[in-house]
Amino acid sequence: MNEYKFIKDQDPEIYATLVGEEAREARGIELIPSENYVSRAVLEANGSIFTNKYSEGYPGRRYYGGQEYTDAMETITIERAKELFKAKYANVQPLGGAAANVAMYFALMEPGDTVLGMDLSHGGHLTHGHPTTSVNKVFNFVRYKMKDIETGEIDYDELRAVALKEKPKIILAGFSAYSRELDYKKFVEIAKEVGAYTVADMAHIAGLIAGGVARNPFDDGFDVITTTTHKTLRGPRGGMILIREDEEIRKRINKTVFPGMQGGPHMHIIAAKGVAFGEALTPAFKEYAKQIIKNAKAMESVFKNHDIRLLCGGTDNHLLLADVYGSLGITGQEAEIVLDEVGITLNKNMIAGDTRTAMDPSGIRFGTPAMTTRKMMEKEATRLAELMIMAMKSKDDEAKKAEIQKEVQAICEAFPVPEVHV
Ligand code: DSN
Repeated sequence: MNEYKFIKDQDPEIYATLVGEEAREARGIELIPSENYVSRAVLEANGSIFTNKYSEGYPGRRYYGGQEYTDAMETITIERAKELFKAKYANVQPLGGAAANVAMYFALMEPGDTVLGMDLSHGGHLTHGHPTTSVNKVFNFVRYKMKDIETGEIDYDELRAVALKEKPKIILAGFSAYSRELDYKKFVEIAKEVGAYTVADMAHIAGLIAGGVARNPFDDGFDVITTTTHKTLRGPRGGMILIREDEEIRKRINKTVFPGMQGGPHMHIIAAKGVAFGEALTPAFKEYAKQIIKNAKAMESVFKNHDIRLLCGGTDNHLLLADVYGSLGITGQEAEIVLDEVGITLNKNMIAGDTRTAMDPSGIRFGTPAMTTRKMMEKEATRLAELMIMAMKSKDDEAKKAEIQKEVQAICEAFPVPEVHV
């Protein structure tokens, strides 16, 4: 438990929200696949003295004086990022995943150019050009989809046909709600045919790649990777852009991040990224990444045994998408609320071919990065999946829900959020 000793006296209102959130995170189980629990070391860097410093520019080339320690710290963070992902260059300044993607688009394209990315309804992400986003006003976004939503196989023939017709500048791989490994080699082959850059948005699976349990798109020749740092990678809330080897791309990315899109980088966050990357370079992190997938597979088995339809037929990574409306007659929104009541947090989610709305879709999305940080193993993953299904089947049974909530709380008490991750 944090002390918050200064906030407590100075600002009781904010203090109340901090201790409330800390207690909420401890007593329930977090199954939102994009969330995690950082170590106290990452939190310390996140809340550190570096928040005071303006450091526009890059190490060795800043617009303000007094950069002795910021330069050293950002350089360490960059070197760790490069080592983790086998990148020749890294820009650790993007404020988040969306900021990283926007900078990447402007660095690699001119207004009006085309991006070929995964359809949002098939697992892509808002920042991959959803009509409601600003980048959609500047660039032209075209789509590929899955060939078969029961296996998750991407329709690479369609991807190639669209690429040949639309001549995209960027072919984008990556997702926020897709549970299979991608065939990066095929993306690279197609991109070569049409002269496009290959970019992977690996925000969800960065920790799995760093831990060696998911393929690194750079091994198959991708040009650029964008990512957040706070999901499976278990760092602070932020973004990053990695470049496999191209010096010209490095120059363009760096210029676009600053001064193109951002002002002073958040140096305290960069310090926390450095600490998190240090953790991700340890053998303990490799074990963690392996266990994330084992736990997801354990949950997959339970859902399958209960004949609940899983999109893509299951998972290769940390997340699962279940068609709860089709299988249990409960909507995604109802499921989210019932599960919250019993202490399990996850997302409602649209599923491919959904006939319902984004605010009340047919599916739920859940995953194992945070529970695995609490050292829960297959036994707990299995039981939590059973409890989830029980709760969804008992949405109007208050007594049953109270019983389930008690068991969830007991599991959480047996697996407290750890302060140290290495
Ligand atoms: N909001 C993130 C997620 O939950 O997947 C993606 O940016």
